[in-house]
Amino acid sequence: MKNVYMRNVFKSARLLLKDKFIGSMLGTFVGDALGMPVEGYSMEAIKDQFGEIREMLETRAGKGTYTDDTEMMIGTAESLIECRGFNGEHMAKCFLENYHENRGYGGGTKKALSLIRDGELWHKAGEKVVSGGSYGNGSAMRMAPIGILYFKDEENLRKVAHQASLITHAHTLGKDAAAIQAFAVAKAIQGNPNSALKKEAFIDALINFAETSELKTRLESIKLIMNHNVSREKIVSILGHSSVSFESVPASIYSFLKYPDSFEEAVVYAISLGGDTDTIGAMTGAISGAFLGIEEIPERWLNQLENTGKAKAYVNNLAEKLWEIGNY
Ligand code: R7I
Ligand code: MG
Ligand code: MG
Repeated sequence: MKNVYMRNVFKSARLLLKDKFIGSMLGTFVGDALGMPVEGYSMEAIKDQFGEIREMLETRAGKGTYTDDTEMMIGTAESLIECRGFNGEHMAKCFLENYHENRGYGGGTKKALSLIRDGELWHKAGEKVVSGGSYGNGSAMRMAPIGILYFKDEENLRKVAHQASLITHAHTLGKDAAAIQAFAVAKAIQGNPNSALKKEAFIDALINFAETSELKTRLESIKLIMNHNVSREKIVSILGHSSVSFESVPASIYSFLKYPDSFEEAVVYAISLGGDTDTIGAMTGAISGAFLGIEEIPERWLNQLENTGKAKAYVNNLAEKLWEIGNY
């Protein structure tokens, strides 16, 4: 029996839930920080230069620093906590207050936030980024707090995920991918880490939940291949690994399902796919951390996360507050 099963067997359901909330939020942070140094690299370049990314790499900003993915997840959580639920104007304000140019924001998000800064309404800016709105993964990447706060309430989870996405990503695909990522976190929270994940039921729930054919089709592909030995090259050709939401969200869900009982293996695998590595790492970490809980995130990674201001201890605290306001 795996250690995690033994450890969690002795925990009350309530405390295990708290571990899972923290696991999802710090899981996002760890995946983001681990994948950030190779964001944009091809799968081959990562393999040639590093073999595998199993340790935090030194970067100009230092080891274990986070990017826009975590910074926007922090704003999402802050706003949900302060408003005891979703408030679009307030969430947009949190994004603006936290914004740091050097955290590597995507073009669409930068544009939406600058429109809001210049006075545009929070629910109008996202539509003006590109015609039809962006379907980048910049809204899906920040969904952990929504997935955990609404984990028992599918209808509100979808509504809030769509509205929170709209602030920067108004395209139907961007909103659907964000909701699916939040729902994957919710399903992982509901799962019992003391026994093996029911993979078929997990992916079936996501397929049912998806509203667009682009995402449904990719989730169905995951179901077909998840129990077979398929090469990384093939996975990238089927699902994609770019910063487009309907590629990187499925790639993250697949990475979790490939290694449901190991946070480390799931996130290392996610990053090995190349492409949008910080974001695929972050979204895989959010789902895996929600299933396994904080104790299964390697300590050597947690110890290297930046821990000043709004960083490691702060994120831990936000997860605890979400657990408190959920009143579990
Ligand atoms: O989604 P976004 O905020 O970017 C997030 C990424 C993550 O990897 C972060 O780690 C950070 O590095 O940035 O930024 P967007 O510009 O909205 O979307 C990302 C990409 O999706 C764009 O560069 C486009 O390649 C693609 N994209 C689109 N392409 C064509 N048509 C998004 N929307 C469209 C579209 O409508
Ligand atoms: Mg990033
Ligand atoms: Mg990225």
